[in-house]
Amino acid sequence: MNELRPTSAPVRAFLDWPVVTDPSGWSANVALLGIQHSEPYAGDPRPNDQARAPDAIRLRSEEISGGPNQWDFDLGAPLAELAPRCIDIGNVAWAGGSYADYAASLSARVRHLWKRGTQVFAFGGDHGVTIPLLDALDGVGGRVHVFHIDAHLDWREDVGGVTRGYSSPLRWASTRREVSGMTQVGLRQTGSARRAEVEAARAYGSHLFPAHVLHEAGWQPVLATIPKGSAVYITIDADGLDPTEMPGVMAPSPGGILYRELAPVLRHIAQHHPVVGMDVVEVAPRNDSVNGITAIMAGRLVLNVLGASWAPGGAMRRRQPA
Ligand SMILES: [Mn+2]
Repeated sequence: MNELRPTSAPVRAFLDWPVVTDPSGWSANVALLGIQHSEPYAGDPRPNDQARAPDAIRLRSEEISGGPNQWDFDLGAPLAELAPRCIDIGNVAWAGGSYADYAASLSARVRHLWKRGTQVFAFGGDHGVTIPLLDALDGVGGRVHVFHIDAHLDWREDVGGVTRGYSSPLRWASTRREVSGMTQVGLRQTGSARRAEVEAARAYGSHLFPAHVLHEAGWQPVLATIPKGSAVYITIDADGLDPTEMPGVMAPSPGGILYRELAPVLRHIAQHHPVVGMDVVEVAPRNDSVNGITAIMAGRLVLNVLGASWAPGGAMRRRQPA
């Protein structure tokens, strides 16, 4: 199952980038895609609200960026001066049938992009969408460190026999030989993890930073866990941020990470490490505020990584042949 199927067109392109749904046209430095579904749990079989997030975020494009030639004060330049060729490659919807086939076709598309050195951004969907992305990491050509922002550990081996659902992406990452290690930040309250999952994550060597530890010790110990020069894959569950700033989630948990602390950290990582891919998942449009702040935050998190990756001195720009 390796043929590259076209994607479906979004309702609006992210930041009005060119829309290219046919894989034969996927030649770009940066590609953004929407992933609407993951493997459902038996008790939760229907498409969830997060399936609407990729288009809900795109529809906030002008609030995310007023235009490529406007000065972006987070990035210190207009985006057009930093960003190379960026395309929106549409959405990958699942119309029923085999989940395995859906996931494999998704991985094949992302592997195709990574083999060409494209930086991939994805909007979920719930956190299960990260799993077929991780399955494509063999296209990167080297190992990656996973940097994870979430209120929850996401280390379940399975829930009711389902191994690729939203409670399992970091456990899945630990089984990928392309993943050299992981850093998990923002953990708090309770989720699917029990003692067994915490012990499994520790035994693997995952660097766990509960939110209260982070807020006491700062970001330096967190950044120190990313091996120098290593490529990085970033996965951001919107509920890792504070719900006063990203209210549009299914599991709001007090005491989270703030934009003003995370944005500079993401820029730092993108300056020092090639960020080969990043997903922002678990945005639930029905819980978003009337002004769409959750969707805007999702877009801004991507822009901070994108801008810093391709700015002078950025790790993706440095990787390009001159
Ligand atoms: Mn999660």
